[in-house]
Amino acid sequence: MSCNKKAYITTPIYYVNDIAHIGHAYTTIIADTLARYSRMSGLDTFFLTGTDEHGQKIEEAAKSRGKTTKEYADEISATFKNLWDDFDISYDKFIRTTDADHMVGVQKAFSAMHEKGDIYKDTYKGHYCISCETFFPLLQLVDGEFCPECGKSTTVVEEESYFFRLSNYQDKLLKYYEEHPEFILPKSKRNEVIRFVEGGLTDLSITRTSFDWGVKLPENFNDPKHVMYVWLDALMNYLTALGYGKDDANMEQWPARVHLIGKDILRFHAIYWPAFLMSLDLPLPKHIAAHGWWTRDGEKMSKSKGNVVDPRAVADAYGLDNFRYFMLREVPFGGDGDFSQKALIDRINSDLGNDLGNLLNRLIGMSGKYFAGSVDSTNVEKYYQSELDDVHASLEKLEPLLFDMQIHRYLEELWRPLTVANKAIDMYQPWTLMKEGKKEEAMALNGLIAAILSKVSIMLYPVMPEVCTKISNALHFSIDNKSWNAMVKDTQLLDIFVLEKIDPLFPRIEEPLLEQAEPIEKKPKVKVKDKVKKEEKVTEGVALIGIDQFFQTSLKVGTVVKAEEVPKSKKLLLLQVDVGEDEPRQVVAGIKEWYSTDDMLNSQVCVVANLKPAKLMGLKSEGMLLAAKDKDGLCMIRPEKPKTAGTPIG
Ligand code: ME8
Repeated sequence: MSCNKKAYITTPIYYVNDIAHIGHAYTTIIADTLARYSRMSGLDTFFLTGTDEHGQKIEEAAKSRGKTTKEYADEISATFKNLWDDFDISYDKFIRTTDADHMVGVQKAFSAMHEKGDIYKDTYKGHYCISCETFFPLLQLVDGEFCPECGKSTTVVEEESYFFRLSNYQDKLLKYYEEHPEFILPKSKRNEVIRFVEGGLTDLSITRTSFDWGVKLPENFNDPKHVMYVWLDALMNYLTALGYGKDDANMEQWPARVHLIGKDILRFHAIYWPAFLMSLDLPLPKHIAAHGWWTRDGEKMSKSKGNVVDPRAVADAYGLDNFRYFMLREVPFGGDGDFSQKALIDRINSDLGNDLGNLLNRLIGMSGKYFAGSVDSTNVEKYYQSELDDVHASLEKLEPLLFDMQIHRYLEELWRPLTVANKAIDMYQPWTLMKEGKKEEAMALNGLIAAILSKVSIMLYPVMPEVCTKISNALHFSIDNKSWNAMVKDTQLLDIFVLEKIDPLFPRIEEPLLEQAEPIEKKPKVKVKDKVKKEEKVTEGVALIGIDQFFQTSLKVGTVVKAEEVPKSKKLLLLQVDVGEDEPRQVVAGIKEWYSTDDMLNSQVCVVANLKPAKLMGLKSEGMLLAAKDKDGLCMIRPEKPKTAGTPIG
């Protein structure tokens, strides 16, 4: 998909009947990621979010809390705005449907559609769901009464209403979907919409008279008891935010590059909204991108069930960037996801800690030890061109994935260069290069790792802005359009610089940090010592231990980078095992009867990494390998698939 020069990106405007939960945060974080990427890549970007404040639902929510509707809307709208500010969401405008300019714009649109002949007055009789702010035909109701969307009881409404001739747009919409297969993303959702429209569109009631918390009709209609249907009012925010109906100040941003929404509101965005825009003779947005639903223990989150996950609590406990990464990486866009702290912790410890954080530590360690902290990329191409080619091949695939809303695949692909880097260290071994006096090659390896980290941090920046800024500071460059062009679009490398030491970016997390977000697995906290005593039972000769005791053992995946025989020993092999540290560990293993040095070289093993060093035949041993031995002999315990050296086992 080609990029035009502008990128107008929107979130839904959130109802002010409740405070934000992780579902709302998810949409906003995706939009923020796209906006940050667009800006970095030089597009003229406008990012809009805000609150949807009219309608019967809000009026009732305010009443039940003993507040005026405006007071209540002000209060909840501010909680959304504050949350996005605290989350450093890079919106350009926060719109409220109670803004005077917005209301004028909605009235202008109403008049324009009326002039076009698309609006007429009639009587409406139907079943209205207040919660969904939607009319449903009798046939669609569950047991003739309940809303097919949310299951709540509907109310029979008979009132005078203005109608929008949606039926006139059925064929035009179908033609548009046909000619623009990328309009609705992901593509799997497109068929649902097409089927719905093919089933027939009836005209849409777009005003109400039974309440008055809404935008009034334009004065020349002389019909003061009518207020606009909330969805007409709300959808128009995407235009009024650009000055539509007022001064058109930012209308050159239209059409939107993407409206990000949840799947619950796809119909409004993929059917009503394009029909309104066609009526206004305006071009349609490029994409309507609908993501899936976050649930909690498999259930929809709701306050009444007490299972709402508070995004602020999660970000405070685990770090905002980690939370952002998790949400975007964990669930394929469009699919549903279940929130669990375990999954979040796994992502932080594994993807972020082992693959990314550890690589930076290795670079700091290597350059500190051998080059007084300096990194020089001069000879990277001379020694490591094929690694660089692999990295650039991955980088090239990224942008289209992002704008096709395959964000989880974007992140997956972005991790490949990290694998290239970790593998290069295991394979070329800076410590060996140094021992062999190949200093230039070792420095080039340093430069390669720094280059990979710089390129990855640029492309990861839209997802993890704070962390990537820290990485770029350590590597002495800034993430911006210039560095994106030079190091991602072009193949440039960093200059010579001295690395800044920084604190570990992803300290390992051993247990859930939030009690509130994980009620099911909540365990009482017991001191390790007490716990061991209480649980120390003996069954069939095996002493039972607590999980804490097990975790006192540090088990890691290791790669054997050198294997030698021990002179005069029938049993021992002398191995150098990379466990993700600056230098490999020396391990003396009693396996020679079953394994040769060739068997062991470049193979992966499981290492007990926190044993006190021991001496065997005068040789220091800094670890133990896991193996199993029965009457047929001994076999090593190895990871089933190749894993980065240093990956913890547990
Ligand atoms: O629908 N999982 O506002 P709203 C994922 N005002 N996303 C979720 C979610 C969940 N569990 N819960 C909410 C409205 N969302 C209208 C929109 S736009 C012109 C008017 C997200 O406050 C998701 O993006 O009910 C969903 O579409 C949006 O919040 C609905 O927010």
